[in-house]
Amino acid sequence: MAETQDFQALDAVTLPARLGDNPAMRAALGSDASSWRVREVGDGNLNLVFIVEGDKGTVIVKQALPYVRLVGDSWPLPLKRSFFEYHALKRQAERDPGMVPEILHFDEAQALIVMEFLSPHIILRQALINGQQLPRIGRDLGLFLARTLFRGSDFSMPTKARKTDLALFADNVELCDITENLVFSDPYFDARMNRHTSPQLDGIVAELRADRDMKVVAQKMKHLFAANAETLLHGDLHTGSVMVTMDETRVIDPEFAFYGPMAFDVGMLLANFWMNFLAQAGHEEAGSRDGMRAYLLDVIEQIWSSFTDEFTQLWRTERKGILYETRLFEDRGDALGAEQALDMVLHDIFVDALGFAGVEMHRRILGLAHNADFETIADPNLRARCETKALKLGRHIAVNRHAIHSIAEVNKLAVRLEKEFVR
Ligand code: SR1
Ligand code: MG
Repeated sequence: MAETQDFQALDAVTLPARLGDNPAMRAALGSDASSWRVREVGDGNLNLVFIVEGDKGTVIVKQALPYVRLVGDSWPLPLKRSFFEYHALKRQAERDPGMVPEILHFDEAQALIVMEFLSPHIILRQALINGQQLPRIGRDLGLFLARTLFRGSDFSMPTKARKTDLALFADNVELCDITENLVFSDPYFDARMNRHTSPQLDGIVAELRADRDMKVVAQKMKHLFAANAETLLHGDLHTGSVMVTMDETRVIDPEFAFYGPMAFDVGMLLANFWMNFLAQAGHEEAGSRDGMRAYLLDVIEQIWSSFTDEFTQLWRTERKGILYETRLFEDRGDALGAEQALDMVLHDIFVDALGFAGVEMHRRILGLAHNADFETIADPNLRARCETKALKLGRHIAVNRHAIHSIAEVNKLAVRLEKEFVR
């Protein structure tokens, strides 16, 4: 795995000289490295991202830094996250072909991945903030969830291959540690790097920190995250990890990949749509976002229904792993037994996804890593009103998750909260 002593961070000036001999780069861009045009465009929390254009084409070069970019070198972070991203991308490409960028080259020592440049794709989060309606995302993301989560689990994989993979990804300790702290614990006490819209949210922040039921749920979800090594997760599946055009959806950035509970990816993704729904009121300068809100609720329903439909299909046709074996059910003429087990599995994913969604909504408003959906609302009073609705929705769905029976129920509550305050 990558050692920091050999590592050198790239920059726009040194990149052509450093990668100019690389056969994959030359094949994609053209062999005259001196004519390559390089821009650093990384706006995420962790890495460098370069767009490199040549006469023949364009590629992305993504390089991990030995620290958290958002915070600086006071927070070291191992380069090996690039290794996990590379291995996760390879598995995702096999499990849901066409949904992740193609890898052209991986250099472990330099913690860099050269990959397909997605164009004219834009980040889904930005599209939703802009009020753009993408027709494919609900279906594509539901399929991606079902295919990657099912095919990386003991429902599908040969047990030896799964256990080997589990051991490989178990070393992604530091990125799990970020999630364990930032998502499940920090929002519920005065952790050092927390921030929130203040003073507007001070009251509700104090309430949440004193909310015993919420703290217990957050720790229950952390327990599941840490102990339920069910499948290979993307690990950071929010709308900033998806790139879109009107007719394509791609999932990027799986550096947080590890074996965890299926419901984690599902809940994280849904939470980011609910947050965007509740942030729309902060983006109405150019006109009402009623149409956008209706669209978002529809997408949320589509993600869940396309996830469950595809999961059901895979359950019936690809269940070859060690769990709920067909020799106990279908092969004994008990197809109904397999369907009963499927209902139970999907029900558990639904309930847990609501728990994960609730804490994700809290941490994006109270923790270190906020999201642009709320952050780009300039008026702090308006921002705080939107954020308050999301904090309430998050608390309700996490604490009451066992009593909620459908996505439509959560959507209804989101609509009620959205209408609760004057703008
Ligand atoms: C210190 S990293 C903060 C956040 O950025 C990543 O995208 C993950 O969501 C992480 O929690
Ligand atoms: Mg990321």
